[in-house]
Amino acid sequence: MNSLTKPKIINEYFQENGYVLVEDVLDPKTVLDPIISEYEKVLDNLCKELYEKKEIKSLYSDLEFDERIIKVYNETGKDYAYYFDFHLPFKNVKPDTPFWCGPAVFNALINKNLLDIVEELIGGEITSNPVQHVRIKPPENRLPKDEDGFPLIGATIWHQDHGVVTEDADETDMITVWFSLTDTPVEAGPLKVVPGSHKGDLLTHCLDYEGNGKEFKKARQIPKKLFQHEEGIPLPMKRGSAIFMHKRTVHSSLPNVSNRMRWSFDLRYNPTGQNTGRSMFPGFVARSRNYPESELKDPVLWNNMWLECREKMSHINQDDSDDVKFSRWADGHPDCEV
Ligand SMILES: O=C(O)CCC(=O)C(=O)O
Ligand SMILES: [Fe+2]
Repeated sequence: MNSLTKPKIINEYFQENGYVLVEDVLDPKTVLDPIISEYEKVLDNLCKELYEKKEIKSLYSDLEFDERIIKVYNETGKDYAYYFDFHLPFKNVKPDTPFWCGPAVFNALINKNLLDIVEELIGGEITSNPVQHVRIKPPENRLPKDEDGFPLIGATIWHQDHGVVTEDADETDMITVWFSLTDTPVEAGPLKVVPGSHKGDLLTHCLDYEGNGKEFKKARQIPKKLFQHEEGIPLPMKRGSAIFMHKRTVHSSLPNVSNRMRWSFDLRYNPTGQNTGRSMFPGFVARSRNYPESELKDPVLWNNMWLECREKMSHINQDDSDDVKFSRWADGHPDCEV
């Protein structure tokens, strides 16, 4: 859907289809390029750390971001995605577990154009929900494989974002915002959505479900027999565009079979006061028409919230302990029988 500039049209399209793609939301020069520069420094830090630990043979400082990260992943055979993410793992967080909540990332979270569209969809009291990720996906043929033969970082299995939050958020009007720092043509592995699927229920998400055929991968996913998967459509897009998606829209992403990096952010927002469904992690008021003084404007405070969260997490959910639950799913549902 191109050039949906009129707010009313955006909202109508979203209500009908469960997603809407809007062009020219984020300015590449002032919003996206600074994020890329920030991540170049994060990668530089990672290389220094790995070099000191003798896990890589060189700092590879002469390489551009894409080639440098591919080198690191291949030489270590490991995926350092968590190092770049503005999020934390659910288990085994240590006092020094790395994450990245930098100012350029924060600026994207509170971007005016982006929040204007979010406001159109959920109103003017907007909380930035802490379910949020950066996904840096090199071309699959340049990555090492995991024990099952899948590329270390690959396509995303079928799911609904409602399925990744706890039951306390069942009444929350959470929406997902997905955008890419680079152009994402079909071959680079864009998001794939099933239009209209948000009108159905929350579907069962099964752990390591083998009935999805060649799309099987070890991760919690919706069996394809439960929805009209053949109606799924890929949403290739240019950098600067953004997708706004309903929490029940069934989606996945395609593999990156291009020769370029596929590098996206996925953010969530919900009306302030509603449960985020990930209560251990910090949300913040991104916009408030009624109480503008409650808006968080300072990226340092945001980073501090995650530092505090990391400290708390380092005392819980260690090894086999399950003090705070992050998943709503129990195993053994009949839908999950192959
Ligand atoms: O980008 C991806 O691979 C998956 C993103 C996703 O599932 C989301 O944005 O909710
Ligand atoms: Fe998702």
